[in-house]
Amino acid sequence: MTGTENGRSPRSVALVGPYSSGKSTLFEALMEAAGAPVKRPVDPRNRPMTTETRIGHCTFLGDPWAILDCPGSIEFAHEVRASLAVADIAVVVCEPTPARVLTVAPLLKRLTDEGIPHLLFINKIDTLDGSVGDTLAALQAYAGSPLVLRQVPIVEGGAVTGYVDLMSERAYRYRRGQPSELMQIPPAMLLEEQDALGKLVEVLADHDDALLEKVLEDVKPTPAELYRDMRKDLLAGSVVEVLLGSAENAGGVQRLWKALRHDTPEAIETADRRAIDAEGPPLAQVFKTFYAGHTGKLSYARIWRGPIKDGVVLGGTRLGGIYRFPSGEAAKAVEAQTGEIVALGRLDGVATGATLSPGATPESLPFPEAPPPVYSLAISTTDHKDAVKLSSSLQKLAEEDPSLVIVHDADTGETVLHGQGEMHLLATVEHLAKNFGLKVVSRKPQVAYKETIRQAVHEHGRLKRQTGGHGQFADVKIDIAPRERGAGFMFIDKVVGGSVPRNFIPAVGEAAEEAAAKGPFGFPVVDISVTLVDGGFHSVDSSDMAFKTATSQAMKEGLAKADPVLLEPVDRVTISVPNDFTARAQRLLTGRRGQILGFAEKSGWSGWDEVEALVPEAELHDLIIELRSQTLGLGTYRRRFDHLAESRGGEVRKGAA
Ligand SMILES: Nc1nc2c(ncn2[C@@H]2O[C@H](COP(=O)(O)OP(=O)(O)O)[C@@H](O)[C@H]2O)c(=O)[nH]1
Ligand SMILES: [Mg+2]
Repeated sequence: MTGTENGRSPRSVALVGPYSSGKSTLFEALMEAAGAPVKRPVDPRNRPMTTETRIGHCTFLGDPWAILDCPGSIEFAHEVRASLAVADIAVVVCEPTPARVLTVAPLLKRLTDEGIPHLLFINKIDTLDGSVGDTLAALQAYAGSPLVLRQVPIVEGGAVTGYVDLMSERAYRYRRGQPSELMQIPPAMLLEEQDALGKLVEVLADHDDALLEKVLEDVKPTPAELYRDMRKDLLAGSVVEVLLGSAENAGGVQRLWKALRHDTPEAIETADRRAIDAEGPPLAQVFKTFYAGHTGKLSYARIWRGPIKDGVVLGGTRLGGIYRFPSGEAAKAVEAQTGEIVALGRLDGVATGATLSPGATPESLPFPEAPPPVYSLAISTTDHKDAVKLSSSLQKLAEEDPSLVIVHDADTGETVLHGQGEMHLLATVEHLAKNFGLKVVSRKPQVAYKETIRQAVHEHGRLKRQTGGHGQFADVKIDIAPRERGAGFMFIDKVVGGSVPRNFIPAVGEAAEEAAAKGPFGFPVVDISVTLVDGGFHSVDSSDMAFKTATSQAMKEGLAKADPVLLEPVDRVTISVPNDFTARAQRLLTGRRGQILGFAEKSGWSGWDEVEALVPEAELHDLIIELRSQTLGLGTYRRRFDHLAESRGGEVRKGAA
C-alpha cells in the first residue's frame, strides 16, 4: 500500500459512537469488504469491549485507507478525541432505537463544535422495530446540522431486507457477505421514496441556489449534482448524511464505503482545516501510544507532511521502525507518506500528542486536553525493591496517557492514580504488569483527614532526668489555642526575663510544630497557635534536645485536652447531566452527605444541567460509578477542594480508622 495507486493520498476514518453500537463489527465488515479481513472474535455475541483505538489499513477501489475502530466507553473518551484529531472523517455508529439516541448526543456536539466532518451510520437495521424516521427525529434534536437520510429501508415480512438509495434511486437487496443485489424499487414504496428524496433535495437546496431554482421549477436534479452538493455540505458541516446498515450481516457496507470514498476530505483538506501548512519539512503528530510485546513502544501518528523515513531522529530519538496494519497485523514499512496513519517504533520519551519533525522540534500542533479525572486508586508495589522502578514507569505512563494523572500524596504518603473510571485504571494496572513487569496492588485511596482543637489550653511540660553525672532538664509552659480555619500553624514566643534562654526557643517552636503533625486521632493538626509563655532551665543540664522532649510532652497532653475534632476535606463538586437526570443527580449528592448549592443550565449545552454541591471527599470515591449507572453513562463531574469541615458524624471516624 504505497498510497499512490491512483494518485490519491491515504485517508483515515474514525468509527465512533456509543458502547455496543457495532463499531468493531463495522470495522471488520469494512476491512473485509476491502479485501483485508481481520481476525474476528470467536463468538461475536461475546465480543470483548474495545478499550483502545484499533487500526486497520486497507485499499478500497485503489484508494489507501486507515480505519480507526475507537472505544465507545466514556472512560476512553480521550482516546476517541485523540483519534478524531487526526482523522479525515468520523462515522458515528448508532442503533435504530430512539431511546438510545441520547447516548450519541455528546459526541454529535463535539463533532459539530470542533468542525469535524462526520456522517451517521444507523447500524443493526436488521433489528429495526418501528420506523427509521423516529430515530432520525430523535437524533436531529442533538445534531448540529440537518440530518439527511440517504437510504430508506425495504421491509419485507417484518424484516429489513434491503434499501433504496435515494440519490441514485436504485433499490438493493442485502446479501450476506456479498455486495447487495440490485432490485426493482418495490412499487408500494414509490411514494415513500419520492417523499424521502424530496426532503433530501430540499435540505441540499438550502445551500445551493442552482439546486433551489431547479426545485422551484420542478426540475429533477441529476444524481451527480446531488453527490457534489452532499460532499460540499458535509465538508462545510452544513449537513450530516445518514446511512443505514447491518454491520453484522455486512449490509450497507459497500454503500458506506462508496460514500466514504466520495465524501471523505483529502489529507490536504484536513490539514487545511487544522491550519497545517501543506508545504514544509515532514511533520507527524502522535495521537496514541501503545506497548506491544514484540515491537515495544509504538507511537501512532498521523503524517501531516511526508515522507517520514525509518531511522530518522524524531523528538530526540532515532525512529526504530514504521508499521502499518494491513488486516490488523503489524507490517514493517520503510517510509510513511503524507496522509498516512502509521505506528512509529521505539520513540522513547515521546509523549502522546507530541508533534514531530525529523531532526527538529517543531511548534506543537493543538491536541485535545484530557478530561479531569473522576476516579482514583492508590497503588503500591508488592515487592518493595520495585519502588524506584515504579516511579520511572509511572512517568512513562503519564507521557503515554494524557487522561491519567499520577500524584504522590504528601498527606497520606500514597501514590495515587487519577483517571477516567474503574476500567481505565484497572487497564492501567494491568499494563504496568504486562509491559513494565511491575506487579502492583491497588486500593481505595485514603482521605487526607486533618484535625484541630476547639478549646484553648495551658500546658506545662517538664523534663528532669538525672542519669549519673550529666542530667537533662527543661521546663516549658505553653498555651495552645485554636486559630481560624485555614490560618495554619503559628508559634509565638512570649518569654520574658530569660526564663527560657533565647538559644533554646527555636527548638521549642520546632518541637511544637513536629508534634502537631500527628494529633490525638493520628492526623495532622492544623490551625492552632502555640505560645511559649514561661519555663525554666538549668545552666548545665538544659539542651535543645531536652526542650524538644518537654515541648513534645506538653503538646501531646495539651492537644488531647483541647477538645480535638476531626476535620474532613470537602470538595465543591459540579455534576453535569442531561436534564432528564438532574433530579437524580441531586439525590445522588444528598445521599452522600452533599449540600446542594444549586443547579443551572450547562452553558453551551442545551438540554444539559450542572448541579453544584459541597460533598465530603470521603463520599466521592465511587461517585462516578453510580452516576454513570444512573445516567446511561452520560453523567460526569469535576471537583476541587473547597474546605475542611469539622466532622461530628460517625462516618468519618469509621473511614478514618
Ligand atoms: N443485530 C445486529 N447486531 C449487531 C450488528 N452489529 C453489531 N452487532 C452486535 O452488537 C454487539 C456490539 O458490537 P461491537 O461491534 O462490539 O460494538 P462496539 O462496542 O460499538 O464496538 C455485538 O454483540 C455484535 O454482534 C448488526 O448489524 N446487527
Ligand atoms: Mg468496539
